[in-house]
Amino acid sequence: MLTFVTPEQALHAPADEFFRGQRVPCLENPTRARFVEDALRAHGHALRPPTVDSAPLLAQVHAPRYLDFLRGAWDEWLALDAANAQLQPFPSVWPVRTLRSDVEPANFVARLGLYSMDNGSPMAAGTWSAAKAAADAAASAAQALLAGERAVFCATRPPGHHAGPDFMGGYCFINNAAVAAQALRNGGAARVALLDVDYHHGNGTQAIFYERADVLFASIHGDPRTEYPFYLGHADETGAGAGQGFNLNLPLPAGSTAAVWFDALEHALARIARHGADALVVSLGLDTFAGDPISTFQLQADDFTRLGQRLAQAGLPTAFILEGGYAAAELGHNAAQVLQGFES
Ligand code: Q9C
Ligand code: ZN
Repeated sequence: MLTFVTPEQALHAPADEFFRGQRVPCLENPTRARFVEDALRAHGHALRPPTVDSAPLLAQVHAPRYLDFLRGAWDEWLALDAANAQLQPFPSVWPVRTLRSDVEPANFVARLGLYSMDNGSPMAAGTWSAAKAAADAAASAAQALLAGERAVFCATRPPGHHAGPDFMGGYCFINNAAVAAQALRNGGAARVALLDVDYHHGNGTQAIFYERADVLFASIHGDPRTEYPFYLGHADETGAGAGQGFNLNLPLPAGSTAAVWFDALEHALARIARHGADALVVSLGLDTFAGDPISTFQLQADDFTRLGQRLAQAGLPTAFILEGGYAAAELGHNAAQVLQGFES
């Protein structure tokens, strides 16, 4: 399968994240992409750099002031103190209910909070370069599908599905799946389906398309009552305005088995078939794997082959975008299983 990879991914390498009050090494790290690249190369897939500049698409799915902040954030951080090069910026204050988000504060950390949903999206010197390259890959994947390719995989990081119109979150900065879906729309696909199979609800993607009928969003994920992102992803979120009926959330209890998960997949694919989509974008999180360190679903490596097979049966031009998956050593094998199942 044609696969896009980005050397810039290695430049997004923050050291630590917070976990239960402690600083721990970042789970979303460059080794993830390396394991995927190595496995795909071993399976004979063609690894290519992106060919499309996603800049015009970014402006269609994200707010200009958020993009401006993200692009300049590291330089602003350094401008505060040259010693910050060895440190990591984290937000410490957020404009929750009753506070204003329309006025941008001048203070850097206050703006970091304004544009973040959590303190779980650490930044580093190369975050913008890596995130932009991943978005370029998503745009390139869309272009390849529009040119007649059957399926494309983006073996990229950072992931994107928690990033909303004007905020980062959950290791995500730019919503790559949204970029791919918008690029497909711009290129002539009248209807696009976006299927999110990451363990965590794709709150950012849902938010971007919530009032649109042209891009159907369907997601299978851990119940937000107990799982991140906690504040979105319930079954009663069905879309709004013109998008009413074009959002499908299938939350499953923590610990769900593969059997339960594949029943939900049938439900999602039935809705996608009814949408009459011209193309499919898959937010491919592999953190549904039983061995994932922060997730609780019970899928095994063979289940990813079955996922690939089932998605191929949907019969749509398909762009796979890598999202989560933190059992890094198994990530390459699990990704390769999806591609193998799809092409079998
Ligand atoms: N320190 C994706 O899978 N943070 N994001 C976990 C552990 C939330 C996951 C906290 C998980 C975000 C793309
Ligand atoms: Zn996830």
